[in-house]
Amino acid sequence: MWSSLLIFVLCLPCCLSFPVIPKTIRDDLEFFKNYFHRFFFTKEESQYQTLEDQLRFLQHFFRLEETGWLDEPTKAIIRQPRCGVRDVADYSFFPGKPKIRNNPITYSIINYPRGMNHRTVEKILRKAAEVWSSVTPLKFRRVYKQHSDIEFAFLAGDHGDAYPFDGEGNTLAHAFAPVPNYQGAIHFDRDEEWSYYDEGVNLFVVAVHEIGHALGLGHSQDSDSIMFPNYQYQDPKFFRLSDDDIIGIQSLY
Ligand code: TQI
Ligand code: CA
Ligand code: ZN
Ligand code: ZN
Repeated sequence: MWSSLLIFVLCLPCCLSFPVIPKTIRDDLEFFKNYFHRFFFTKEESQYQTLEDQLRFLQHFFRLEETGWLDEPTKAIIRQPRCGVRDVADYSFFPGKPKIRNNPITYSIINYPRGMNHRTVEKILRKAAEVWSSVTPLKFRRVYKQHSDIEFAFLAGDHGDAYPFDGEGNTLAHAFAPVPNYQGAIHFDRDEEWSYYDEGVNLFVVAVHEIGHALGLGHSQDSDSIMFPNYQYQDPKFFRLSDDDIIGIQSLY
C-alpha cells in the first residue's frame, strides 16, 4: 500500500501540468490507472492500452455496466478497501502467446475409449468445448474430414509423437495447439479408465483442461482454476470456470 501511495504522490507533480482537467477527475483517473496496473496488468503485460479499454475491462470483471467511463459505480468499486493480492495473472500462456486463429474452431473425433458409449463421449467433448465458447466469441464445429483444428484421439503407449503415454495413472492426456504444418490435437491415454462420473478419470474435467491448453492457456496457480495442474474430480453438471480461467481466456480471444 505504501509503495503505491508513494508512486501516486510522485506522479502528482507531472499531472499538475495538465490544468485543463479539473483536479478531482484527474485524481480519480490517476487513482484508477494505478489500481489497474497494481491489481490487474502491469504496464508491460497489459494489452489494454487505452484508458477506455482498461475501464471496460475492469467494469467487465466486476460485472458493472461497460461504459468505458470512470462513472460513479466504477469509482465506488476502486475506492473500496481490498485485499492486496492481484486479481489476475494466476493464469499463464505459452511463450509467444500462440492461439488458434480460426473461428469456428473445427474438431474431429478419431476414435473412442473402451467401455464408453460413443454418444456419451461426443456429448462430453461438445460440452467441454462449450465451457470455453460460452465465455468467448469462439465457436466449435465438429467435422468428419482429415483436417481439423483439434483432433481428439484415445491412444496408448508410444503413439507416434514425442510424448508416449505411460499406462494407467500418471499422465492422462496432452494437447498440441495447431501451428503451421502441424495438426492440432488432444490425445487421451487409452489406458486410463475414462468415465462420465467419478470412477476412474473424469473425461469432461480432463477435456476442459486440455482444450484450455489447445486454445493457448498454460497452467494456473489458482487452485480453483481448471488449469491448475492437479486433477480434481468435479461434477460435470455443476461445472463452472473460475474467474481466473475466464479472464485468462478472454485476454487471449
Ligand atoms: N498432462 C499434462 C497436462 O495437460 C501434460 C502437460 C504438462 C502439459 N505440462 C503441460 C500440457 C503444459 C500442455 C502444457 O497438464 S496430465 C491434469 C490435471 C493432465 C493433468 O496428464 O498430467 C489434467 C491432464 F490438471 F488434472 F492435473 C489433464 Cl486436468
Ligand atoms: Ca497414464
Ligand atoms: Zn500424443
Ligand atoms: Zn495441463
